[in-house]
Amino acid sequence: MKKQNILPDQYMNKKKILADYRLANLSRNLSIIGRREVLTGKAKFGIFGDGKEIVQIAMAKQFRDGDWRSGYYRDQTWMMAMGLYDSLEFFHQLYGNTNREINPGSGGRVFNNHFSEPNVNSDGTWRDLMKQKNSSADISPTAGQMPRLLGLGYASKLFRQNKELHGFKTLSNKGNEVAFGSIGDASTSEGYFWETINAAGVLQVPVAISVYDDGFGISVPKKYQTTKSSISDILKGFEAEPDRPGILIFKGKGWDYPGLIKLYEEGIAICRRDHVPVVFHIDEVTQPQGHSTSGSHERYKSEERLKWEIESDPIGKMREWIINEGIASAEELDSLAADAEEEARESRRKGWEMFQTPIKIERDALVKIINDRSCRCPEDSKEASVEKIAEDLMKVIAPIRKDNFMAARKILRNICEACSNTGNLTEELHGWLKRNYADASMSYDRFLYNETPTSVLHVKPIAPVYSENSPEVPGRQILRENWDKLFSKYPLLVTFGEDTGKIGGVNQTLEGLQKKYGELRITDTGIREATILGQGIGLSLRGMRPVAEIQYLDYLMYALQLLSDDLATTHYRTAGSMVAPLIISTRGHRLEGIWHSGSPMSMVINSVRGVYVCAPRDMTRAAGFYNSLLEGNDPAIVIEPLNGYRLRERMPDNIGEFRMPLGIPEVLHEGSDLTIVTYGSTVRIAAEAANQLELHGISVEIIDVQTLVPFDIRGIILGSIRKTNRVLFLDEDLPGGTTAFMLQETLERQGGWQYLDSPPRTLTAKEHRPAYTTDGDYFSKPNAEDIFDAVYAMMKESVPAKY
Ligand SMILES: Cc1ncc(C[n+]2csc(CCOP(=O)(O)OP(=O)(O)O)c2C)c(N)n1
Ligand SMILES: [Mg+2]
Repeated sequence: MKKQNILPDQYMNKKKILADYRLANLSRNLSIIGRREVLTGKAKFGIFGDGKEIVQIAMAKQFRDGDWRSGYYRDQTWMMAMGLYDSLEFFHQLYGNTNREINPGSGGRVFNNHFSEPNVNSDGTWRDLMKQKNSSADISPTAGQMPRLLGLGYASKLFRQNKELHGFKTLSNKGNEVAFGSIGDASTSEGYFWETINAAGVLQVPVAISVYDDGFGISVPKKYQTTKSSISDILKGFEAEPDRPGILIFKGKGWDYPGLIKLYEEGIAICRRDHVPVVFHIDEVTQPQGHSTSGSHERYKSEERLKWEIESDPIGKMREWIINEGIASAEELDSLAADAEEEARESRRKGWEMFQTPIKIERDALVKIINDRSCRCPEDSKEASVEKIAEDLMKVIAPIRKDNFMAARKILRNICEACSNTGNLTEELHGWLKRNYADASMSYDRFLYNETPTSVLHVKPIAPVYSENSPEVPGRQILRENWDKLFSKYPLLVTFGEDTGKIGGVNQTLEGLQKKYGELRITDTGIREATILGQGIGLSLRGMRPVAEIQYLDYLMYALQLLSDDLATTHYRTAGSMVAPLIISTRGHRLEGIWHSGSPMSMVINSVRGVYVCAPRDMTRAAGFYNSLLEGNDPAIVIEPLNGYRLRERMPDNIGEFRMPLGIPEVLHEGSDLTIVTYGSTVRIAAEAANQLELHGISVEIIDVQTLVPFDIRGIILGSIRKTNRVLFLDEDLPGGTTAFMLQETLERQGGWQYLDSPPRTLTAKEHRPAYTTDGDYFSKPNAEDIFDAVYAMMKESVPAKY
């Protein structure tokens, strides 16, 4: 009989086992040295994967090209085992090196051990995702990686079950890809974890979630985190039974090298073959250095626990196993461990040098400008300060760019006015600042949005075309016909959400389309906004074109954290190397009651910069935005006006083809006395007010801004203010909300203040939520009479004799 702790033949290879042992040691040394680098002040913060080495090596063996990872900050060994990361990059991350060539995962924008792999090339074109191992980009909020994982797995299901997608060979091999996830034991307390498990069980998608159970979430032990202190015990109700699909649960020990290899081989094979979600509960995991560099674990772990952690160290246990099995001697292992330590040290040295060199070059160029100056003013002048600032800068042992810039800007203030050569010095300093600010801006500001030719801002607009016979139809039909065209045009397009499938949406904008295009493309989901969003994020990372339906704008709040932390930062936090072109379709503004008529647009625009925000006034505009967005590669949210589905609009002849440009407001009603700047449902009300005002001799120009982000990129509103010299910003958001944003954009950024003859005004909804009934709406939100009165008052104040 074979011994239990013997590996299957293909893994029983001395060379490979010793390579694993060396990798585990290398990773551990990186964790140890990394912590030291923070404690000695060279790096700001560090979080490491010590204690989790062996489980990750075992898992990585099952990870194939085309598979996806959605993990968290403990995964350094896994990333190295897959060949996606090395010891030098470890230090580039730790120091926050902004060179994208050598620190490609984030360009220094996120904490260390937050990983990613590009899904697009630098020109914005898609990479061959089947020729690489893929990692979505990690985020710090605990369990935030879970909803996205669902989407990464869901893509495999669509690629397998929808035969029309079998030809997309750079995106999938008929759905055989597994989405691997990792999470800490404490983070399973989060709602996202449970929502994801439930949705994965319902959808039957190939996600493989490993829970690294080290018994703690920072200082808080399992008994405060998990019922019965066991995640696998309490997940039992989700387990598959004969004829009742569910999830599969596997249990392993964090130190058990042969056991873990066998466990993952078995679990991943089933997951890949049958598309069953699997959970690996990996218990007895240690955390030798505690949670992070922000504290020490001696404060909260008992002596007994600390002792147990030393005894159960996975590398020590692997060593014992290798020796017991006679695979290698203690001397051989010592030599490998020493070699790994040496690599870690050498990478530290090199990484630090690579971090410091460009900063010192930048500093030296600055100091040279000071030293080479020809002016020498009297000692009691400001000159002394210039000298001192430069000297102090040279004394900084480990300079960062902040030191250089602070010095340069202070020197600039202190250049002696009397000096005849001041001109030169000032100019040179300005030159230095300009050059290096441009570089810093590249490092820290760019890539919030797609800057490549695939940006939706480069999509050529096409106007809707009408003929004499163009029929007037309810707005919802415009969307329905438009979606019909889009589903036939884009095979990768899918939409999913609550009531989206069978009935075609609560407003029936997809009526009959599920029947026509199938359940895989127009799909009902559970009531779970966060994972609907995550489903969309994951699909979009894998090259599909998802439209995630959030039934009402008011319920976007359930998904807002993820929208803000994950989707909105994807492009920025990967320094432009990943795109997630997810379209979120929702509807809001005016209808009935507190939770069905919100217009919390400032909440949206202020938390999702990085995602375009379209606020169409009618369904023709909404359709035009969808049409443009599907031609580009950017994430966006489209908020359809809730009260517009039944209102009649003319059906364009080129339905499915016309494209609305983003960032271009439309002047709807020309006027000369005052400009009203608005969007969405209030456009119609402003038009009503404009007609009433005309009867009283006031000529109002109405501008529909159309998209809040981007906002009026051509300065169309400024043009109007130059003409009318008066402006009213109008919407249904809170006082000080989006109207304040539009005011800032228009008057401050565009410089509109110079052309005003009257103080600018805002008119918004009340501070409270909109009350129920038509009267509730009338007294909660701005109406035509409110607009009339506000405009009239502005005109009267301006020309009292006339009004
Ligand atoms: C939403 C959120 N809350 C709190 C934190 C702070 N935090 C970071 S890690 C952590 C503990 C996570 O513990 P666990 O999931 O067990 O992972 P481990 O660090 O033990 O591997 C906490 C509370 C966070 N990052 N995100
Ligand atoms: Mg933990």
